[in-house]
Amino acid sequence: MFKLLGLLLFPFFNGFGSGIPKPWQIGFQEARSPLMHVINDVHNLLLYIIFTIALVVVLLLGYAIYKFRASKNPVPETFTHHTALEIAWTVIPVLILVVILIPSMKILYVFDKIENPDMTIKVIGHQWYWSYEYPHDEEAKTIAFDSYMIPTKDLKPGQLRLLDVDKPLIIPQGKTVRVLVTSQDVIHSFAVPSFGIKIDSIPGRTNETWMRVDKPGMYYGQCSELCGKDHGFMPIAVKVVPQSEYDAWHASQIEQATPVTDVTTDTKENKNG
Ligand SMILES: [Cu+2]
Repeated sequence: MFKLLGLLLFPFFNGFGSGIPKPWQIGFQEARSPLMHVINDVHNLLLYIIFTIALVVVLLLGYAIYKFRASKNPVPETFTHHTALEIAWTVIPVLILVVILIPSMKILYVFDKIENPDMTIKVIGHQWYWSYEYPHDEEAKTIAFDSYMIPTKDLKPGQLRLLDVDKPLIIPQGKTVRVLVTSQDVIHSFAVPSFGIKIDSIPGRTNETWMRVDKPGMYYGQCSELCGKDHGFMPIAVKVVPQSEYDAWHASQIEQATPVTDVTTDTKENKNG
């Protein structure tokens, strides 16, 4: 009974907490990045439209069943056409589709265009873990590290099974982060539900997306393209921290980072390309 109550009430309380799935959740995870906000908006609009259509159809059906029942209409009507009605049931669905089209196109545009990113990170999928790079930092040093899931037997209290990792991706709060996604071996998919991100990680290709998160915290996602035996064990953990904390972390990492040696190779590739 309480579970049922929770199921009914959960969508309304869904606005709290961080980027993790919750028991009995039926809606999306809380939106924390502009991409997810536009997805949510369109999803909610579609829900209203679907609900209205379903309601109108059910009411019409009930009305027709009652009004035109055999006992009250012993002599059937003989007309077969009603021009005005036929125009209406063609035009109204077209208008509904136009209403759906406009925000859908907006979504495509918002997803495609990244306006002036503050920073860029590179995400590389591997069998079966993720690695993250913060390229083109000062002194031509690139911060790079691998991010492995913490096995269930090594979990500390408070850590999430199948979601927490040894080294999360760290990004500063409120900054537009361009994310370049590629793969080292097979096709993976970099997905973080609360950011509205699900983008294929394909060997030999670079896909691009972005995120801007206003609330510090931990956000989780999982590889979302079947990529092999440990597909279910390569979660994505993103830690969003205030800028000052990010700067401190970044400074500590840059000391350990090795200078990039293949700068010349990059230049050659660019010239050829
Ligand atoms: Cu996978």
